[in-house]
Parts: sequence; structure tokens; C-alpha cells
Amino acid sequence: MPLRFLTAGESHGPALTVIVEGLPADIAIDRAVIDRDLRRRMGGHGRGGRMKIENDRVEILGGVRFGRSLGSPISLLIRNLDFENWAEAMSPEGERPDDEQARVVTRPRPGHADLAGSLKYGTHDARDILERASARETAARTAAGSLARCFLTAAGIEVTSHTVSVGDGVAASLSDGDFDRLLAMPDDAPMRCLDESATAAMIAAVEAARNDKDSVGGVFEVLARGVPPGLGSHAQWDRRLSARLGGAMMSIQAVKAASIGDGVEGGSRRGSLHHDPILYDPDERRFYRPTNRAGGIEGGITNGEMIRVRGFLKPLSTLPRPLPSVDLIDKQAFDAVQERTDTIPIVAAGVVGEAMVCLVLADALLEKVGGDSLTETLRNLNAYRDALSSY
Ligand code: EPS
Repeated sequence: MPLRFLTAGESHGPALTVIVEGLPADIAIDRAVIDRDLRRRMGGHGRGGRMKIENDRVEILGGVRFGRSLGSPISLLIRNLDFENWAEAMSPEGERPDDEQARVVTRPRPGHADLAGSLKYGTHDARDILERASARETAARTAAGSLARCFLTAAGIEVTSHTVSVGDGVAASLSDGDFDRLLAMPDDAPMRCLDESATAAMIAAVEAARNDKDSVGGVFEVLARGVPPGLGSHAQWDRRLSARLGGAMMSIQAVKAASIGDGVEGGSRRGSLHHDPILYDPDERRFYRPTNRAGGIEGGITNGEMIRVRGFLKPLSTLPRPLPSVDLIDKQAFDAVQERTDTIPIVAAGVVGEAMVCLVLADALLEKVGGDSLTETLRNLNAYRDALSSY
């Protein structure tokens, strides 16, 4: 894998960090682009109290000079402003304080990593687990994804997202031109959905869940335009781009299913109604499809159509009206711990989905055309595009 990244940091610790390695040199890295994605990730209807505390901004610690990538590892930092309220409980140094000051958690939430992680790591304080399992980590991934986005933009690839459903509020299918409408959508749109009546139904579903002290699930879709055919490979399971995108989606906290194109719908369709006919445009010298049920990938390889990937977000497992649980220490039945939470961070999930798709596509593009500098990558990419048009 030419491009790799690692994040670190706890939800209420001092900061989140990420190191991204493998991006070519000389990419324009605009801190404003990263900060915009970070701001977008904080928004959307259904968020809880934490986002009123945070004001995510990136600090670039390495790998960038005078606004251009150096080809060396890029190191980013995002401070957790909430840390000042957690300095005692989450201090990286010193003696462990008493349980109250340490904000110990012993009543695991069904659906969260609390119990499984505590058993695995041998702790009786689920805070050791939940702090890292938290979707706060996705702020670091979003920043990494923005770096990949800066690279993809230079290669003519654009990535956006929208909300498909929340509860029983379901958006109408997208049509031609909707990609541009999504790019132009205000960053503070409450649901990031082009369908106004579906948006109202989604907001109502969030309010109903919140009033019932409950959470609710939803679906987001990430779209990528301008991706050349030929990224990924049919030749090996772990080289299939569908597997890499699916894994990337499933790595997002609370995402429990992923689909490419009409992957879910195809499970109950006939083949003649599912597959996209192949046509050829002699003027543009390219193959194209009148429909895109494949979501831009066939045989694990991009086919030149728009990439469409969906993530299915389960209802969050922190419930204001908690479910039955068992105390980790005395094994008595109790209700699970009540923590501050979001009702559904669906817009944020879409932005994180964009970041993961940017990272996977940047990796696949580098695998296909390589290059240590942006000039070299674009020279290789243009030569490949020329070869395709004389195919
Ligand atoms: C999260 C719980 C909430 C969310 C958090 C994810 O945090 P807190 O416990 O501080 O209220 O706000 O998401 C973020 C902090 C974020 O930046 O997205 C969880 O348990 O996963």
C-alpha cells in the first residue's frame, strides 16, 4: 500500500494526532481545506453537547513546507478543548486518582466496545477502552482524508457525500447534476440531503428519538467523480477496490454495513434489471453506462463511472434511557452507564466516509500510476489517460 496512516489519541485526552505517509511531494496543502472538513464533521442535526465545546482546527507539525508537501510523513494534531474538563481523569502522567476523579466506568453499554474491550485488555475501568473506541478519533481521520483530498483534487477527482436516510426519512434517488448541487450545498445544512421533504422527515426522526431518550440509525452515501477506470484489481481479494472501500466504510465507528452502488438492492433483483449496459462514445473515445447500479466498480476495478459507496450507521449505543447491563466489578445487574451523546451524527459520518474514500482512492491511484512528486504522478496519470483514449 503506497499510502498509509495511523491515528492516536483518546476522546477526552489532550489531543488527536495522525501521521500520513506516502503522499507525493509538491501537493498544495491548504490548512483551510483541512479545517473546513473538520468543521463540516462537527455539524449536522442530531449532534450532542460535545460539539458546543470543541472547535476542531489542525496544527501541521511535519511534512509540509511553505504550503507544499515534502514527500515525507505528514504529522497533524487536533487539540481536544474538552481536555481541560478532563485533565485529572485523562492525565497521561502521575498517580491514578480515586475512582470518582478518574471517572471510572464499570457498567458497560450494550453495543459499545466497553465490555468486549475490558475483557480483552483485562481492565475493570471501561474508560480505558471507550476513550479510544469513541468516534472522536474520526476527527484525525478527517484531517488525514483532507490531505488525500488535496492530492485527488490535483488529479481531477472530487469527493462528496449526502444523507440517504435517518429512521424512516428516506431521500429520493439522486439524478444528473446532483453531484454539483451537493458540492454547492452549504456546509451547515442540517441533514446534507437534497430532498427537502425527506430532510424534514429525518429531522423529525431525530427529534422523536431524542424525546424518547433514544438513538436512531441512518445511511450515508459517498460519491467520487473523475476517477479513471483501472484502479484496484480483480486479481487478489485484498486488491479489490470494492473490498478496500467496504473495509474502509466498516472501519468507521458505528458503521455496521457497507454497500457499493445498488449492492443491497441487487440482492433481490434479476440480473437483466441490475447490470449497467455498456455503450461507447466515439467523440469522447470512451466507454460509458446509461445507469450506474454497479457504483463505478466491476470486478474490484473502477470502470470510469462515478463511485457510489454507502455506510449504514447503527443507532448509537450510548442511550439516555440505558439498557440493562452488569457491573464489571460486583457482577450485579444495573442499567448501563449514561454518558453525554449524539442522537445520530449522520452528517459527520458522511464527512468521515468522504475522508476514508479519499484515502482509499489516493492509495489506489498511487498504486496504479506511482510518482514521488505531484508532477511525476500527473505525468503518469495523463499518459495512462491518453492510452485509454487510444484503446
Ligand atoms: C462519542 C461520544 C460523544 C460524541 C463523540 C463520540 O462524546 P462525549 O462523550 O465527549 O460527549 O460527541 O464524538 C466526538 C467527540 C466527535 O468529535 O465526533 C462516543 O462515545 O463515541
